[in-house]
Amino acid sequence: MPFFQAPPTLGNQYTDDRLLQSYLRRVLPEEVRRDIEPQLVRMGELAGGELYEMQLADRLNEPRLTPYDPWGRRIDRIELTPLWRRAAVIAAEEGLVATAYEQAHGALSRIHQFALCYLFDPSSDVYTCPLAMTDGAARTLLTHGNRALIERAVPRLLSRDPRRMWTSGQWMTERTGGSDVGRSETVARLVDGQWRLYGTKWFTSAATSEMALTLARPEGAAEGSRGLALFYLETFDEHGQRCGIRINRLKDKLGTRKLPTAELELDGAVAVPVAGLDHGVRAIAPMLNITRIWNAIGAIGGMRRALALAQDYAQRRVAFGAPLAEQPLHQETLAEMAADLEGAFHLAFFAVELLGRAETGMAGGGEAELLRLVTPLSKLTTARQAVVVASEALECFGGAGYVEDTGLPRLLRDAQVLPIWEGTTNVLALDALRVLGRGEALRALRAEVERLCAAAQEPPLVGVAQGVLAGLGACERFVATTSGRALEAGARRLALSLGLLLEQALLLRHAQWSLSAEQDDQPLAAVLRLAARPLPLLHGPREWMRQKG
Ligand code: MFK
Repeated sequence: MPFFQAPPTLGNQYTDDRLLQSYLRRVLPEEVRRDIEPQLVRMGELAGGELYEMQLADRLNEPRLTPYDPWGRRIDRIELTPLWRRAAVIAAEEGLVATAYEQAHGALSRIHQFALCYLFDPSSDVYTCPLAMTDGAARTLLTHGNRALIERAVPRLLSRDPRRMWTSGQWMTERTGGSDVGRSETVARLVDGQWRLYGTKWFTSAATSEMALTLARPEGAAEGSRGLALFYLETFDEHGQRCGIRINRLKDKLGTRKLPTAELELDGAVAVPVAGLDHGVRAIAPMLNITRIWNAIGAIGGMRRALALAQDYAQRRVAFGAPLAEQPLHQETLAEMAADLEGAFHLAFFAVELLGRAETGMAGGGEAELLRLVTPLSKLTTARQAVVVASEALECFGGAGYVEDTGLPRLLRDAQVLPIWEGTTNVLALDALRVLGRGEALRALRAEVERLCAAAQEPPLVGVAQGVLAGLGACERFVATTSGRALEAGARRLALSLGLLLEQALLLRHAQWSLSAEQDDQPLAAVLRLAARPLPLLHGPREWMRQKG
């Protein structure tokens, strides 16, 4: 009989997910959990069933740009893949953005929303990208209180009707750079009482969105980000034609291949200032902070998918006389991946919890500054873990993980964008430094970590707690005693240390609860693995060599 390998399969992605269910049991009151669970089961079924099957079947199909109609008229039409069209309907009907604003469960609605998104993301071919920007745009418009724009756009961004729901773009990146946004060259001109934008946007994700928030420099305004203004624009006129916007081409990217990312030309697009005519970067920051939390959710969604496939395959694949799942070294590999996922999961959802509290006026002392710090920490830490776990997952499949039509290489390609967009690791590490410079955030972090560590009762968890507090102390000393270029050089090591320490603290608290409430020792095993890993050296080798003389 010929030998065939059995492909991995997925079950219901909610009912199969011990980690998500256990977390929700701890953080949600029973009646809230019972209320939202049927929807989570439905989303888990879609993610492991219909959407996953569509994803595999439609692997090679990609969005297509048609610049002209047969008669030479410029149309710049982008055709989306079937899965994206289906995802748009699901996103509206399931309220993947709206849930957070309807606040049926107050501050906990963010947990509800992001639990859904965590399930949806890995089967959505990154449709979570436009949803992240839509959420960010709604928050930004609401923050600035521009009534006319709020009334026009927010009900559409939050609609549960797929025919009515809009998504938003976040057009920031220009040829001058994606990190140093202050160098943006797009100009805003006041023409007959209307602002019109002229310039090139170099990376515009989800170029099919009905609106966008973007930055442009009003003519004559100052250099740098201070002279930029935040603008709102609609991308189609009432006849469905693009107005003052040309799509030059779609990007040919390593991953996120189903996501139409365009280079586009603004040639007189009508736009409306959202919040005055300066300090545009500061004005768009609410959007950045929301999309960075979505990024962390995308990271854990991707890690969960990689692990689910690898775990399933390990049951089926027999080598050297036994299924991989029974072989100690393979078990060890899967357990290390699971530990990464558990730590990253709790860090991402901690950011979500803080966001929910801040938005509903429930944030207590120091929590606003803590959210400001945890946002870049969770984004940068989970994104890097997502790449490591995706890479490891491919290796778990041997050669099959390297073969395109298994659908597996996509896991790694789609993970690789996570540390890049929405601010690279270095940009976010510097952002964390910006916040740490104000002092309050580090004090709030210490208070939180001490509270989490105080939950430890089992001796191994007490040991983890001691290690976390010692690590945090080292970070605090580094911040207090380092300055200038040395502090900047250490920013990534510092931010990753803080992110990983916070993961351990959050996971140890959950592990203690899980032992008592569920008699489950898997979170304990996971946190022991994380605690056994070395943290990045705060002083890099160059620093150490210099001190050594
Ligand atoms: C499932 C996945 C979903 C994710 C989907 C995402 C799709 C996204 C597609 C994209 O990638 S869109 C492009 C994303 N681009 C970025 O994230 C930009 C990365 N670069 C930075 O973040 C730079 O740090 C930054 C542009 C902010 C530097 O700007 P500046 O103006 O050179 O720095 P400055 O002067 O420190 O900041 C200006 C003001 O903004 C300051 O406030 P003040 O004016 O009051 O002093 C800062 O404090 C404030 N600010 C900067 N970042 C902030 C912030 N405030 C709050 N939160 C932040 N994150």
